[in-house]
Amino acid sequence: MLKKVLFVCLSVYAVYGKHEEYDGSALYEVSVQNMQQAKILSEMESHFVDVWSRAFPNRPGQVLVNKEMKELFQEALTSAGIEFKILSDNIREDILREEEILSAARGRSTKSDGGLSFDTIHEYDVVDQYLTDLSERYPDIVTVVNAGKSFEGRDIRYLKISSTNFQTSSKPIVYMQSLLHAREWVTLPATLYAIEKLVIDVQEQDLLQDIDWIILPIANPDGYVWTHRSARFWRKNRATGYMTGDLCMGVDLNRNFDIFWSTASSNNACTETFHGRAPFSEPETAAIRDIINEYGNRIELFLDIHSFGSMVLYGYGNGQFPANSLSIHVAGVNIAQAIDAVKVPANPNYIVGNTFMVLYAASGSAGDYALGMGIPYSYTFELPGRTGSGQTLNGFLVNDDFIEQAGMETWEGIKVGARYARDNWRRRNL
Ligand code: 0X9
Ligand code: ZN
Repeated sequence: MLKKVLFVCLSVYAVYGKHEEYDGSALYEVSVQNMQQAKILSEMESHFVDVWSRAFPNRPGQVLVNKEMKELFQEALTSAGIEFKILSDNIREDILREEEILSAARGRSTKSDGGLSFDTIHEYDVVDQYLTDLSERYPDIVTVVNAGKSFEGRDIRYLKISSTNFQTSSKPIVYMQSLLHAREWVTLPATLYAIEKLVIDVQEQDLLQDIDWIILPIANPDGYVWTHRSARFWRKNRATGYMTGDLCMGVDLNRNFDIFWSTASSNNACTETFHGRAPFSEPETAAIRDIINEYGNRIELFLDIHSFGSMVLYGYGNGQFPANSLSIHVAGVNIAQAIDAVKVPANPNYIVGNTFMVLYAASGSAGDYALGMGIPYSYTFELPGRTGSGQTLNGFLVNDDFIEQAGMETWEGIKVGARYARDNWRRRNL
């Protein structure tokens, strides 16, 4: 019997190829004229209708729709008077094309200076090894720390970068993480670029002399590995046990933090914004909580890097504002302007604002938790979607020409934020 089951499973696996679940799925660009239409759209969100970005009256949104639902979806749009355009009629083909381009470049993953190349998206094992290698090559400034293990047992590692081995308590810390959402691949080059500019190719000494850095490139290792192996658009972690038979897996880690937990998130394990069984029920969020507990009193700037949408967002996700919201906004505008000054012309300018006001209600996010714990400047970045020569398709797919650009332009913003945080810290502490 066991053999038979195994045989059936293996043959299903063989037929059911990589990213197969997206075969025939279409990516739509939808344009709404008013908030009523926007609401109709957001209510269509389901297991088969994945809203990648919400539509607003002057910003089109993107929606990925399962093969079986395409006809119904289009009918619903037409009857609500919502305009749409098909960006891709079979997104699986775009995934396979992305894979071809990125995996060809992966063979040449290390550059002559020992850094990781910026023409591909590196997988978990390569990045994890790189962190250890850097700590061995630059023992005076880099320490690698294991923050804990993911649900499936992978190490969640971060770097401490410091010219004084984290011993100078009068320096502020800038904290930065990427890939809390697994499919947001373009966020990884942003943290890797920062590491490169702080360790290997240091051009601005003050950033290292005045500030200690904590950088966690892969905040959701299991989800990230899954997006490479099996389902490119997986967002959550890979926790099981929430549904019998593990029909629906994963917790949205950016809804699992202990800040207004469960007030603007989903209780249904089958949705993309499932908040989990309790605050910090997931090992990945608990690991980040522990870093904040350990270093929070010195962290002046907290950056959680996501994609996509070209936004600098701050809390709270329920529309409440922290006491220093004006300074948060001003620093956010400075960060955004620095990015806009070097961005590719095809991309829109960044939008800066409170999450609830410019995006939607969201509770339990990492950025809000940091803010609630008293970290003065906390932002969620939404990096731009795919752009590059002749590419109109946006979203989570990555274009090889945009990887280095994404790293470089985001770094321009991070530097402004870091110096602002340093000056502010000094005004209060020195
Ligand atoms: O919904 C999210 O978790 C973030 N957007 S994404 O498209 N990357 O999923 C935005 C979260 C921002 N929330 C707060 N800072 N409150
Ligand atoms: Zn995200």
